[in-house]
Amino acid sequence: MLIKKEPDIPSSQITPKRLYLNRRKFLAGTAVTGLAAAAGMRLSEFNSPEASVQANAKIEGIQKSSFSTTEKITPYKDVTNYNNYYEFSTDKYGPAGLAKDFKTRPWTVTIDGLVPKKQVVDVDTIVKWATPEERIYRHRCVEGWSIVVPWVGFSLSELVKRAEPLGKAKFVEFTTIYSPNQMPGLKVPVLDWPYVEGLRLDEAMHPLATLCFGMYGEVLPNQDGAPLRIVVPWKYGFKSAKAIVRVRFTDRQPLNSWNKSAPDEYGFYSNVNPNVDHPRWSQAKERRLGEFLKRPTLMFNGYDQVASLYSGMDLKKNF
Ligand SMILES: Nc1nc2c(c(=O)[nH]1)N[C@H]1C(S)=C(S)[C@@H](COP(=O)(O)O)O[C@H]1N2
Ligand SMILES: [Mo]
Repeated sequence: MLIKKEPDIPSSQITPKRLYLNRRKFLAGTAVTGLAAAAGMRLSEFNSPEASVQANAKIEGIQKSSFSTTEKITPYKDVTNYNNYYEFSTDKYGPAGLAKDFKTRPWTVTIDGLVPKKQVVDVDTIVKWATPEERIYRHRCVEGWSIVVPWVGFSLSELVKRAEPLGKAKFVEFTTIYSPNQMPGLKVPVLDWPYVEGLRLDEAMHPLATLCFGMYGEVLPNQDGAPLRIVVPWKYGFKSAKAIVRVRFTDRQPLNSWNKSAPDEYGFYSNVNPNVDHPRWSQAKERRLGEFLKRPTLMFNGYDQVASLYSGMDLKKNF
C-alpha cells in the first residue's frame, strides 16, 4: 500500500498455470526421494497427508452461492502471481515464489477473548463446519486495482456461532501467523507485526463475510492466504486477513495494523467508497487486472446489501 503508482502486469512476469501444475506434479511424483533428502526431511514426513493437502487439491462438494457476481472471473495466473502479502514481500510478484514452501499443516486457530470457553481448533475441523460454497466476489484493493475471484468457503458467521461470543463482545479481531523463519518480509518493519485486522461483530455476522480456504475449486494457494483467511468483499482488500491463527472477541474496537501504521490513510471501517479519497489518491475508479480502461468504483464495492449496517453513520468520518 506504500506503492503510489498504479500497477500493470507485464505478461513476461506471469507464469502460466500449466507450469505450476507441472511443478506440483514433479513435487508429488518421481523426484520425491531426492527432494525430500535435499530438504533434510524424512520421506515419511514428505509423504504425510499434511504435505499432500497443499498440492492443488480439488475441494469436493462445492455448492454455488447466490452471492456470486456474473462478471468475468480474473485469470488464475493473475490472482496467484500478483499479491499483497507483506509478510513475504512488498513486491507483488514476490509472494508466489516466497510462499511456495510455507507450512499450512498442522495448523490450529485459537478462538478466545469474550467467549465462554477458549478453543484451539484444527483447521481441518473448521473447514468441515459447513458446506463449502463457491462465492465469486469482486475484490477491490485500496491501491486502485480489482479482481473477480471464485473463492471457496462459507459464511464467517459459522465460526462466530460456534465461538458463542458473550453479550458484551462487540468486535472480532483476526491475527495472521507470525513465522519469521518462513516469512522473510517480517524482517521489514513496514507494519507492526503480526498482521491484525478486525470487524464489528454485526459485520462479521453478515452472510457475505466469508471464511475462505479455497479458490478456483482448489485449496487456497499459500500466497493467497492458505490455509484460512477471511474475505470481506465490501471492504478494501487489506481487511481480508490471510493465514489466520487467532480469532479474538472483544468489547473494544481492534487496532488493525494498517490503521495503526497510518491512521489518516486507513480507517477501521475501510468500506469501499468512491466518495472518500485516500489522502494520496482518488478512489473513484479502479482497474480490473487484465483490463485497460478504468471502471468506476461502486459504493460498498457494489454490495449494497450491507448498507443497513452503517445507517446513521457518517462514512466520511468513519472511513
Ligand atoms: N496477513 C496479511 N493479510 C493480507 C495482506 C497482508 O499483507 N498480510 N494484504 C491485504 C491486501 S492489501 C490485499 S489487497 C489482499 C490481497 O489478497 P490476494 O493476494 O489473495 O489477492 O490481502 C490482504 N490480506
Ligand atoms: Mo490491498
